[in-house]
Amino acid sequence: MTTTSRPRLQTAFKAALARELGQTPGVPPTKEAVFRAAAQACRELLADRWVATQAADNQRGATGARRVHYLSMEFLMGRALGNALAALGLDKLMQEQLEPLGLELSDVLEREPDAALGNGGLGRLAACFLDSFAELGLPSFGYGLRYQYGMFAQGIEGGRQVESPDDWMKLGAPWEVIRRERRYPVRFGGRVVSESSTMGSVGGRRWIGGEVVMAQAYDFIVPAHHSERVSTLRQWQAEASSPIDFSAFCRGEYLEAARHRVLADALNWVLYPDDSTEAGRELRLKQEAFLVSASLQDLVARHQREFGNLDDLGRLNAIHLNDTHPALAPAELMRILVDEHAYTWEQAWTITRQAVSYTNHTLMPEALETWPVRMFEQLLPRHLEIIYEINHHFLEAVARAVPGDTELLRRVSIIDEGSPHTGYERRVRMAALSIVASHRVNGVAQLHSDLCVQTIFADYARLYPERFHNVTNGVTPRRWLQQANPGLSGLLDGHIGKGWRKNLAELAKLGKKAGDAGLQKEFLAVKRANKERLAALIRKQLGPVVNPDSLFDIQIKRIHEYKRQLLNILHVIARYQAIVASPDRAPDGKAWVPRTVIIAGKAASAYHMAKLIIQLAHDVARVVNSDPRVGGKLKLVFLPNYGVSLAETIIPAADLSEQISTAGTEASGTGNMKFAMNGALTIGTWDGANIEMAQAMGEENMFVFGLRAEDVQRIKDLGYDPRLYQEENHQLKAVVHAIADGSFSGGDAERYRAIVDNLTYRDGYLLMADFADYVAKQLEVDALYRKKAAWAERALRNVAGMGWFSSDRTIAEYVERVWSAESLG
Ligand code: 26V
Repeated sequence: MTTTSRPRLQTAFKAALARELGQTPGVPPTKEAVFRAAAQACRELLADRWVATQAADNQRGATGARRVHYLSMEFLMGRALGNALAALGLDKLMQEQLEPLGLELSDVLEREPDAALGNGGLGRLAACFLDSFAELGLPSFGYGLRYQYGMFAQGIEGGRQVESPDDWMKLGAPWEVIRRERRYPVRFGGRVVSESSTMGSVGGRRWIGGEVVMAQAYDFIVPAHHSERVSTLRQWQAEASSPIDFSAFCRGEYLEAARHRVLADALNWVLYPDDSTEAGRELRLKQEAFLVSASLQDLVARHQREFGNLDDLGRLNAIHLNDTHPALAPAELMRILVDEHAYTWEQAWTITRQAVSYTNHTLMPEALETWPVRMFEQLLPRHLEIIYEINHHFLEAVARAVPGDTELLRRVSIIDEGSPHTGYERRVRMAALSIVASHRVNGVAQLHSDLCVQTIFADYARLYPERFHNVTNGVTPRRWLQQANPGLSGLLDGHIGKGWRKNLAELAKLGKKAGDAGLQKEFLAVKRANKERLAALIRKQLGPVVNPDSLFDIQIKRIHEYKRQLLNILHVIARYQAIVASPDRAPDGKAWVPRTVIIAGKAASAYHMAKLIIQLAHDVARVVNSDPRVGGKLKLVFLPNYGVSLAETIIPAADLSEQISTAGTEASGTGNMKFAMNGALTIGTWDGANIEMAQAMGEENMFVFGLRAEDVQRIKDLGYDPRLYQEENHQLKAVVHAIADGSFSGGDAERYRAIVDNLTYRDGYLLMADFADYVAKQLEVDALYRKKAAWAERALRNVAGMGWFSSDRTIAEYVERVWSAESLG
């Protein structure tokens, strides 16, 4: 904290509060008003830091340091006030300001709505990265869209998910700084004409007509915690380029008069939910183009201001594609350089490839983006020409490198020519475009990066092996340990000093002390307090009382078949049946270890199977939780409307973290890291970053089960038959049978037929094959949990092993391997 920031915060807060209260002094302020005033006060202090950071970064030319531009359709920021106060070192002062108002800081913090502008892992990772950009002092901009509504708010009615708009800005947006001077036109539609005067086949083209929408910048400032640096999230708002259509207005046609305003506005309405919704939404492609064009115009204008020309743009700027969603960026940059700044194709291409890099976040084939050529023709005709030209050069180079292999050309082409069953509809492959235009491509955990190279990107990796890398994900310890778990943070300070707050690798110091009985007791006390906090939240939200002495077994993430929430539910049913059959003795002859299984997560609105799984969880919970024979030994709870803030309460309270995806399907996972950092043990498959976590903490400290990725592949190749597993495992048979005969659906045998049929005849994610091993591991979990000290020791070893999983380390690796000038070769 600087000496001036205390009085400044006080003054700014008082002034903002007076503004919030308006004309009626004497009326006690609402918590919402206090929150907004506190946010505005922090924003003023952050704005000073922003100016200083920009001034410093503008001097970087001499050092040749590159500025990073992180393009992402999603930033899942969550709440900001707690983080801002901690970063400014002003949390205590704010508490003092609130005392005369009779308010607790925690009450005010809870009034802030989550900025939930993301689906899940990819969006939250982007938010953690912004935090690390600031902390590492990296010259950078995050670029995104200012969605009016987050994804959706999840309600549960009769056990079923219902969606409603998440109107997160309805009480204002106190963090935003509008940048009136950062405003750019973005064109859609129209046509491309030749300008006879200039060169070759691609130059001399001009894109005219269509509609022009203005992109207006709104900045959100993210502070460092150990310096006065900040990073910026610049989010674009679409605005009509002209006010109402006056002649339509005069004719009394008001809807027509406002048509183009509504069309512009619609660009910012929704964040598209997940990959499982039906493809072919034109508005989504428009959003992607809008993000890319506004962001690149902004970058080019800044570079031009700083350096006077664009010759070194590629050397001094990194443009990072967070998945393929902003994959139009290379085409847009080529357009700007060739059409607007008269660079030759070759010059522009060198600049573009120097700048661009791309991260893949999923191997799921349904999530690999492609767009109909037809849609491009209508919306982005000039970009389509440029993509054709990029493809032409690329395929020529491939044909030279591998002569005579037309099948290879067909496979790697940026344009998918289609097949008889797609009616030969031609499509643009966004991953191909991203790879061809990048100097670096990476996956997000070692296994995932290896699988990218061996499977979906094998052809490209053979052509350009030096391009493909791994950068394992990480999470920001500021939010996920310091802010979420003050109890554990204080305990760490006391036992290993405060250095871990700046350098998470220092958590390793805890390893030597994990056997210390005093430390173990303290750890268990902290965990117990966190569990009580979660139990209180469950009681408040849902009613049921859960026992904080029971083992908290938690799975929170998007609902997806590959993540296998269904396997978790099958285990709950198996345990329920076992308890009913033998209430006094678990299979090892000892008393049952009481368990509370907690699940939370949203299903994409069009993803029927995921929604059915949510319903099954509720049906099973109702039956299990109300059966007197269970006697408190097992509870199942589904917490609605999962999001960042809810995660901050849930994660510190977990004993057991469920990371049970089919091996080879979860690219990395980042929740897995947050749990382990907070002293939960993991039950998990050999998948994604679970593998590297196990290696870092020692495999013996994780409950690893199930088939490995290569086994999964082999079994599928041999012809997988889930029925065999049901036939030979009585417990599994009984579980599936209970779902099928309506035991959880009031006798309605139809309700879960889709699930039962899937498990019996298809089971694409091999739940049947992994079931027995999973249930056996869960018994090992119980056995360890009975021995409190041994459990605490393992949990402490988990924490000690997590130092490497800070997003600060991840970003340092990106800087070194992906964004450095050296990576350009
Ligand atoms: C695809 C699409 C397609 C169009 C509609 C909107 C939409 C939204 C998201 C996606 C892909 C999501 C990919 C994703 O979130 N992957 C997750 O990335 C995490 C961070 O790298 C990683 O930890 C998770 O394992 C991975 O599932």
